[in-house]
Amino acid sequence: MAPGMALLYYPLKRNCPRTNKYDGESVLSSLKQKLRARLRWFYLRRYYFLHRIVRNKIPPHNLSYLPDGFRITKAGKTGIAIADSFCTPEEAHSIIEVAREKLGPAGILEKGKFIEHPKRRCETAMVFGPGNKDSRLLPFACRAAAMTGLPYTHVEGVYVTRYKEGGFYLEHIDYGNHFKIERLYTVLLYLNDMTPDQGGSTVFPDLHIEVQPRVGRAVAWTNMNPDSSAHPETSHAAMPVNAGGEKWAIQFWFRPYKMFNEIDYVEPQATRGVPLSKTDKFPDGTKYFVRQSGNN
Ligand SMILES: O=C(O)CCC(=O)C(=O)O
Repeated sequence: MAPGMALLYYPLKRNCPRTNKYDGESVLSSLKQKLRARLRWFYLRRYYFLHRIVRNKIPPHNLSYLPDGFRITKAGKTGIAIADSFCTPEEAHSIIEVAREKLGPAGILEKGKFIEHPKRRCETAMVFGPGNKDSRLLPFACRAAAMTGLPYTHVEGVYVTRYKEGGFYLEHIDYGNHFKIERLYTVLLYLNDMTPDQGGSTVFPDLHIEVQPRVGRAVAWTNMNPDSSAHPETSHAAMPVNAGGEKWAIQFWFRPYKMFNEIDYVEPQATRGVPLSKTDKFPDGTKYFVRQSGNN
């Protein structure tokens, strides 16, 4: 063997089973392993250097945005997830105030255009999305993204909707094979409490589930698979709001692809942790811990 070949062969030989014969298969698999390891470092380093150059583009930290008590529960096998404490009542109130001045009649898509329609009676305003990145809404977009597993940059739009007395939205699905409504996920967040007498619940007739609006409660479901096959069973309706009631909600629609680039941040997004106090509430299976001397 030429000296150069010996150098190339030596590190591979250590991984080969001991045999006098040349074993082509194990040499090849060892080569593949090495190549994969090199590629892995290459990819890691690529993002490391890129991040050092484009420093300001740090994505939001979901953890620092989660309110206390945020908890996602799946509703049986319906495929619907419900999160209580998605936001605090104060946050919900502040978003209502952001939207109040912007509200206009809501429409539905027909022949490529959004038009007012007897199927839907409510008012709506876009408060976050491509072209309108209001940083006050960013924590909401991040939490909604956490429910879907998609990045917040996939959000098509965040709409605040108000149903006054008599308002409703008849049964419908949130997607269609038109680019304007290609919605993989819907996350619906209620911004105020409603009693059963006041109506306004969201119903999924095929899945036998009715959700009563509660401030800070979010409902998430898929409308389609990433390959565009449908989930028609998630067709749903907003029940009429009865006398004396008013309903405020936010819709987050997520696309299977990115809708805008990450937002640049100038403010730090995480606060430092404060040690647990005995009076804090914490989940089962975690407990208050204090380091003893000699105990790491
Ligand atoms: O407000 C609701 O309960 C449902 C809203 C809805 O169905 C929609 O906007 O697509």
